[in-house]
Amino acid sequence: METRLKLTVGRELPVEIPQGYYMCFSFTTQAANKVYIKLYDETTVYLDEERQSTEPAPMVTGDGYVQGEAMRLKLDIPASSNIEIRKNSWDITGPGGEVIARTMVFLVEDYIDYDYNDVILTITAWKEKG
Ligand SMILES: [Ca+2]
Repeated sequence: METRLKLTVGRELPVEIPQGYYMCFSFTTQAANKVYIKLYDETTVYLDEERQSTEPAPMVTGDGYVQGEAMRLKLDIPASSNIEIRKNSWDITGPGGEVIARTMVFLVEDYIDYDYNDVILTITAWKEKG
């Protein structure tokens, strides 16, 4: 389900990927303003990048086990005071209906043209190995 969030003071939001899952993620931007993005929890920083490009730029990618209990996404776009996030997620379930994998997508708008290309972040995580 798509949710819309206005980023307020603190400029961070929870990321509902369970502890112990393995995740891979990718991030880019194609916009005028410099964006700062950090994906982290109480034990680990997974992504900590600053970038600006109006042309398609190579994705920043990463992967790793989710170490902590409460992952968060911190965004800052210093040139913008009006950051809107569109967030969506999809679960993959096993034979018993339990969640075994999740994909989350975050797209961000920092101006009034509503093209949602200011931050593009995708995270896919799964529970089991072997
Ligand atoms: Ca925009």
